Amino acid sequence: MKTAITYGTFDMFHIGHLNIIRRIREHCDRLIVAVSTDEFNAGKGKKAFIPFEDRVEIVKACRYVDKVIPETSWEQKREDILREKADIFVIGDDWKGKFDHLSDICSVMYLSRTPGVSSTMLRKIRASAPDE
Ligand code: C2G
Repeated sequence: MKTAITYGTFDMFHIGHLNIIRRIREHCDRLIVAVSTDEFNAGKGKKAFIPFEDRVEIVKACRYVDKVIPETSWEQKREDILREKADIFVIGDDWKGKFDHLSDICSVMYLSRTPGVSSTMLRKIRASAPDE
């Protein structure tokens, strides 16, 4: 039983989010996703459009996801990996190299991002869209 863990905001859930979750699931039997809380995002200088509770429900509903936990700090990854007995930490290659320090307790994998789509872009489109 191989467990993978990944982290993210998953705001305005889009094909880039689905692609990476689906691809991670090809490397494991169990996938845990840590979703950034609104407070943690504020620390990242990010303001998600979709509230944390809804982002959690949407990720939970994804067929490739077995468990969702909150991401409340940068430092929790090591503790999460040990608690969940995760074998692989996986994240998009926009973070390449940033989490190599976790390689003493699990494999660290960076997967290529899906080009042409981002939550930021979708938020901008939504902001400029006329109210329906
Ligand atoms: N992603 C992707 N392709 C995109 C957009 C995002 O593969 N077009 C991936 C990212 O690389 C990341 C995941 O989807 O692995 C979630 O992306 P974000 O919600 O933007 O997450 P981020 O804000 O980068 O938070 O502690 C780590 C942070 O919580 C990551």
